[in-house]
Amino acid sequence: MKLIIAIVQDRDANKLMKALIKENFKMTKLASSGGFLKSGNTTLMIGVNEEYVDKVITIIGNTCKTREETVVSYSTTEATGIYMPYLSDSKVEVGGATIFTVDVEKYLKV
Ligand code: 2BA
Repeated sequence: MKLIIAIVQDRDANKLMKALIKENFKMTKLASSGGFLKSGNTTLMIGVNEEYVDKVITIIGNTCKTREETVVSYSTTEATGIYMPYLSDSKVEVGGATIFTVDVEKYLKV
């Protein structure tokens, strides 16, 4: 068995979960945040038999879109000392999904 850990953009998460459920895959959804953009994303943990890994990756690839996002920076204004977010000029491309597959040693329900 394999555990697929897929980090996707929030905007694609519901559509992806619907597509996976339609094919009878089981999953757990975690609310997460990217370390770089510090904005919310969604992590799905999907446990599958090894022969289904490629099918799940295909569904993820067909559902999740690459988008360009503006980097939000933070600075403290001298006058107020308040920590303020501001939009910078730099953009990054956020991938449709970042996917890890991990070997599962045991899969138990007790
Ligand atoms: P974030 O860490 O918020 O990164 C968002 C996007 O910012 C990344 O898109 C990448 O284009 C850019 N980026 C990330 N770190 C950077 C850096 N040090 N310098 C310049 N640009 C940087 P993706 O690569 O598609 O990643 C999307 C999300 O997937 C990430 O959100 C993070 O939550 C996760 N992720 C990506 N690679 C990972 C890894 N090796 N381990 C764990 N999580 C990862």
